[in-house]
Amino acid sequence: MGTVLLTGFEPFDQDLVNPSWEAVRLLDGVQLDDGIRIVARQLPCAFATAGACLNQLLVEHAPQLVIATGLGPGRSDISIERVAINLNDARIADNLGERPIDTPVVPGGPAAYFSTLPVKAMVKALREAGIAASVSQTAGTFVCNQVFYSLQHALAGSGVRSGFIHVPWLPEQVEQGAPGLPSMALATLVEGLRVAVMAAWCTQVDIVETGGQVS
Ligand code: PCA
Repeated sequence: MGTVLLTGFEPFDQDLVNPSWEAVRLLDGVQLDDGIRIVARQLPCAFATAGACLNQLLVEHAPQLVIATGLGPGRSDISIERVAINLNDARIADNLGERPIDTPVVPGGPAAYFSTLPVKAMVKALREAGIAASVSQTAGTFVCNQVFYSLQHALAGSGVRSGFIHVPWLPEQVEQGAPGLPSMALATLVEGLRVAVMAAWCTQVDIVETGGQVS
């Protein structure tokens, strides 16, 4: 029996909910087709505590696959992140009031880590399921990128594959504050993450298909 660890974040900034957590928590305990069980846990949205919390989950659950998720405010689709960078540069304060500017995630660590998930195959599987998705070339420089980098750093060379997915706001979040901005229904997010996990689990070698941008 394999364990897939999914994480979502607590709410941050002005939001009262975080769709990443709302979606992954509905997948906690779900048994997927070929002997995989999902464990979903919440991470704090704080530079000081998120990495330690993630490392503890890695030790506790010894997962075979890890996908961290977070809200990408303004994103219009399920964004499979390709790269984590060794840089914190917070435009807003985190939930402990911290706002690091131009600090490394891991002092002396490599400039970046690539996702070890089959990002193209995951996008393809999502699109085939009728769910909007794309490869994203940046996970930003806030707590999500910090967690993504910490995750890749912790698992580098371990053979355990891992990566990060950003999800859009929920419709009710944009209807209140900013009508017209993109959003995705919770049921679509949950199904999308399930499809993405299955694709990641089943695909050992990524497909070659364009997923880049001109600039
Ligand atoms: N999104 C933020 C941090 C927590 C979350 O869900 C980010 O993109 O960094």
